[in-house]
Amino acid sequence: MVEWTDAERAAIAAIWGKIKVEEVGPHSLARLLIVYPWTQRYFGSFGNLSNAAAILGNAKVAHHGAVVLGELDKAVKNLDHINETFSKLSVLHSEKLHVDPDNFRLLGDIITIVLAAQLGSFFTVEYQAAWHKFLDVVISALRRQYH
Ligand code: HNI
Repeated sequence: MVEWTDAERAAIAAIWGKIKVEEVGPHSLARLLIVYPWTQRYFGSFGNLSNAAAILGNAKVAHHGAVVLGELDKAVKNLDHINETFSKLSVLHSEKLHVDPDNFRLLGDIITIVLAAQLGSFFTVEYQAAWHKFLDVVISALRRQYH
């Protein structure tokens, strides 16, 4: 069971309050596909992913990026029950989509980079630490069905 300090809870809520899901989500998924091209293999039905411009302009990537990031809202609102919240998603990613779980960390890191660029000085080191812990817990919940 993860313990959260009041400061961590406040930091996660503050960061989440600043995040524009419709901007950060699409941009993060596009960056994942560009920076780590092997992740494209899971998105064969998404059409043209042949270069960075195509990925950045791909409406399916944008839509799915917002879906993925929007899902984190459930974790933010259920900090004490993240494993249960994501148990079905974990089954989906492992048993149906067969996503290599290492990719969860890559996406988490990309989201953090995009956030740091967007939030600037608001994203203090204390905030980053709380956000990193939050993503770690989310990633570990998504990995649970892989064990
Ligand atoms: Ni992921 C579908 C959430 C990481 C590949 N993913 C989803 C859906 C959600 C979701 C929500 C939609 C489920 C549904 O339709 O019932 N994914 C998340 C979250 C993370 C994550 C919260 C991590 C923070 N997914 C990843 C990663 C990959 C990935 C890292 C691959 C590199 N996900 C997929 C694929 C689908 C998917 C592929 C199906 C897409 C489609 O529509 O065909």
